[in-house]
Amino acid sequence: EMSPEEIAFQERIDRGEKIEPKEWMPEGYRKTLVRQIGQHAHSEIVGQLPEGNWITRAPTLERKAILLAKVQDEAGHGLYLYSAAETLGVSRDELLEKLHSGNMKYSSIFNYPTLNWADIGAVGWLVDGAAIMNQVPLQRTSYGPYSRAMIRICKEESFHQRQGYDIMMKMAAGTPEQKAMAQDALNRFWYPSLMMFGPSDKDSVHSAQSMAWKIKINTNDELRQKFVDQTVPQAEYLGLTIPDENLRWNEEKGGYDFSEPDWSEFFAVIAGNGPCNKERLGARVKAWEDGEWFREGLMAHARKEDARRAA
Ligand code: FAQ
Repeated sequence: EMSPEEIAFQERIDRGEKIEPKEWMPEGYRKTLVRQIGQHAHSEIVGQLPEGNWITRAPTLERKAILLAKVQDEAGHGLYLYSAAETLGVSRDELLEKLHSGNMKYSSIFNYPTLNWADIGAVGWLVDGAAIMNQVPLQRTSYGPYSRAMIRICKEESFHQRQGYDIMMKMAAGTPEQKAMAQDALNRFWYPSLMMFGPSDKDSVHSAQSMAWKIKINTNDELRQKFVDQTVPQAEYLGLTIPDENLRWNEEKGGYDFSEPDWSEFFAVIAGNGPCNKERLGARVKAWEDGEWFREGLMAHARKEDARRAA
């Protein structure tokens, strides 16, 4: 039941060719990419908020400079990704309107609060760690502009993960109080980080088609497993304990067995009912409204330039 065009398209995907903006693509492929890339862009922009909250309270000038650079990188990632989405015939304004009206998602993780400095370490270590695990394979995604954006973004994400782990090393080797803060941050961010990979494969509605189109390269559970396997030794090196009594090495599968996150919490968070959803979305809507005078000024300037050129 696939049309000749769809068959030819799938053959290109199967050969590993990249699809470029002006080329023919099935409407479902285009829509899936707009959803995923748009959601990814929104995550970068909303993702600035939990860390931005700590720029004014970083413990040293050096830590402040590092955190500032990281949060600025996230703004840049959001912009590359909006540009990649725009090549699919959707405008940035449309995407933002959908975010602000609650019709487009952003990553569940950014609906959790950052309560203290150790949380900034945990975000870099775990959240950026999970982000890289997901994004490294996406460098090979079938859509050219998305794939190229991922290559640049991954280089910066590895710096982000290192800066977070570096904070954790300092805290874990500090006073007993500092070590306890690091442990508490790990306790609170562990399961939300596991949720970043999306629902378990049996509940993932988009995975099968997205993988056939090579928009996604791995299933959600595959990446979650790789993340756990990578992170457990890092926690051990810090002398911290992963908050999971069922965590154990499984020789047969060559990976850790671990507890699933509470999926009812995940579905509540993505439905808008997490601890910080209203605050995060409210901050983005306010930034959009506060910027109205500036957008108007830009448009007025552009109209004047056009009139001058036409004269
Ligand atoms: N949060 O069928 P699936 C970052 C939704 S990294 C919210 O499995 P899919 C860097 C999903 O949209 C974070 N919603 O979906 C940074 C769908 O709902 P829909 C951003 C989620 O797309 C670090 C439904 O559940 N990274 O920002 C989540 O095949 C530190 C069913 O799920 C990316 O976006 C979730 N965690 O797989 C910045 C990576 N998971 O749309 C600042 C690119 C699932 O039908 C600080 N995206 N949903 O209404 C992907 O790889 C995929 O979209 C997945 C989800 C794997 C996230």
